[in-house]
Amino acid sequence: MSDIKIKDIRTIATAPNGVDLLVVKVETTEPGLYGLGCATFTQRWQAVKTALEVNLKPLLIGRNVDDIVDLWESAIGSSYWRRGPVLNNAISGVDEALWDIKGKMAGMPVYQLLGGRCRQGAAVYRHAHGNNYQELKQAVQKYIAEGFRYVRVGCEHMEGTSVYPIVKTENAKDGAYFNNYDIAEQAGEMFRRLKEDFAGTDIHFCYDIHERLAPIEALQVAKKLEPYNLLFLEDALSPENSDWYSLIRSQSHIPLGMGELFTNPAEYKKLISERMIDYIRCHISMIGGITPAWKLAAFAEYYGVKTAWHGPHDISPVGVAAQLHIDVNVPNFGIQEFFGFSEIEKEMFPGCPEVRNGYLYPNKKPGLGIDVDEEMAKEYPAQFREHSHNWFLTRLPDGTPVRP
Ligand code: GCO
Ligand code: MG
Repeated sequence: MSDIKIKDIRTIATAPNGVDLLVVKVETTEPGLYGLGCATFTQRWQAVKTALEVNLKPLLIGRNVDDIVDLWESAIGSSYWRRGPVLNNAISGVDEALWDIKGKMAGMPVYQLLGGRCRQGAAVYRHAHGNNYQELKQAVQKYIAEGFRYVRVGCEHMEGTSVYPIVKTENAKDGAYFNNYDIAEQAGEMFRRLKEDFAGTDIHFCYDIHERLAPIEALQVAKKLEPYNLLFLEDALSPENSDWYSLIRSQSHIPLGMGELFTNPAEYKKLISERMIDYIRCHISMIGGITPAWKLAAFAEYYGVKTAWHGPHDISPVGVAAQLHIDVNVPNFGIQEFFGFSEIEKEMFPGCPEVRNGYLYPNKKPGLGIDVDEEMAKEYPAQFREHSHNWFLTRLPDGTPVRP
């Protein structure tokens, strides 16, 4: 037991790629000893910052840095009404920073504290998108040339498929309109051509439905894509409809990944214990950090379910490092989504994990192994961005709002 205490908790809100990120710095009474954590909820980063500064900071300052689990439980219980993406991200920022601090105190990377590595690096998948099939194919070829073997694919319009015109109502409101009827056909044609073009190549694809279809439509997509040996079909159903997974499971052998929108690991209980999915896909800071994520991974392990943590553009390199320490540690690691780092991010966050031949490697420095150049972060300030008029406001042709 040390007598090192939390001295200050600060937030760094930065947007190196035009996407707002929130990083938390926990400073201690030990000179020079601090930790970093990711608290990025890009659409509501100001709310997370407020929860940290106004609510969590007074609760945690002066507390011993040793007892991560106790601090996590005290923080989650402190508002009586617990969880939700705002509070979970605030707690995650502190939780990951405390693991970083513990690693620095022990002189070990966080994966060592968790029990060491089952693998040296984590296989990652990248995103390839095209407005048409040719663009998509080129994007996939580029990733193959860079050494990647897993790619999530998407195509705006597949030539040769029926595209039903979107007939809107009078006075239709703004929004990202989509036609739910042509998705199965378009995705089927996309994978048919990918299979043809990449036959004999060690390349594996996944496909994200993004929770927006009705259960029976999602089943139609699952059945259509069954012949193409997907790595997994992602978020086929919305969290609200997750009981319908039993239908998809009983009708199709397509592997299923679920949970990017989950904010409470308990939402997985039924899906995992009734063996309805193959991959857990939640966002580590959205469930509260390393502490709950590692437990969730262990729970999934008992049921033969693997990890595929959410790793989109709206996660800081600190968050990528945190998930990677779990990736290399847990026996039931599946795959890691990876958006890549820009040159600006690599400079702003010294110690960014490195990708080689399709694997992402943590470095061997103590803690999470990553730092932040705060002066540089200030040059790319986070800002208020209007998120409501892009694809977050998805609508069916008649204007019905559909949650993405
Ligand atoms: C994914 C996602 C993301 C999210 C984004 C929302 O699978 O990576 O669906 O692209 O849409 O994180 O902010
Ligand atoms: Mg997704």
